[in-house]
Amino acid sequence: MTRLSILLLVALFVGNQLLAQRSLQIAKQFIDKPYVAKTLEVNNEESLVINLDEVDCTTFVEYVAAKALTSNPADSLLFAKNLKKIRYRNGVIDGYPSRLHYISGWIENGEQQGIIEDITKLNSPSKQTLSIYYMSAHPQQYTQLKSSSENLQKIKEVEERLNGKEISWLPKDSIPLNGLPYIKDGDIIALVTNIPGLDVSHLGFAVYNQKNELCLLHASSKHKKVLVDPLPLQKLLSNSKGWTGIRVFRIKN
Ligand code: 2YP
Repeated sequence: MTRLSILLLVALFVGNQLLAQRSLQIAKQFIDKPYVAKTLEVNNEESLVINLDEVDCTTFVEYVAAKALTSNPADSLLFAKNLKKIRYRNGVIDGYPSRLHYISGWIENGEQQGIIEDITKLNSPSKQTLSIYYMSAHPQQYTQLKSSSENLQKIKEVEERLNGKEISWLPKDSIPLNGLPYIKDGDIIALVTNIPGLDVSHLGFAVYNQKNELCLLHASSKHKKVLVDPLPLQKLLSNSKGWTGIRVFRIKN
């Protein structure tokens, strides 16, 4: 490998870490905003919803990631373009099924768009095979599935495409209180779940507190707002029966 290519790789690595730090700065600006679920379910026709004042775990991460990728904060068109890239398959809105409802699909799309890096894949040997059917098994929980058999069929096809894929993860008993050297401030943390048919049941950002404990900056349905959880991530995971581990991602450009 030439000196130039080494320098380029280092620059790329440093650049993505700076982007992660920028993500954390932006995420902190959301602290105390209220947790509100289903803010994207407001229109009959699928369209780009931007509601920075009421967030759930996923929309919080999406807005922060889109802002982090938008170098000029005043460029609202570029922000909307980046948000579409993150939230919709190939960045194209084509009805409800084109939204990336499952985090595994959201990640796969982000990797294909070159804006998300799977840190767990680079560092953890642990693998699991996806078995995804939650939405098609619970259509009554989703307005657009209850009202449309066409949407339900398309979501089933999305689930079939994801099923059987092998993903990297980190089981909760291998996450120290002080985190791991490769988990950086501002990384996206996805909480892996054992809920049947679901891959991930929560999202947030990694942040190390003054005691260098790895914590979660997230839109919390328990605390009803965005906060740095008072419990370190290791404790959050050990207190929860539904969370089995994490997947770690980094925004890149
Ligand atoms: C997602 O749920 C929804 C998307 O349809 C929605 O429910 C699913 C499979 N997807 O566009 C998106 C934004 O509202 O939310 C999230 C949900 O987490 C909630 C929002 C939270 O903890 O605040 C993502 O899927 C992230 O983890 C799961 C979780 N859904 C369920 O637990 C059913």
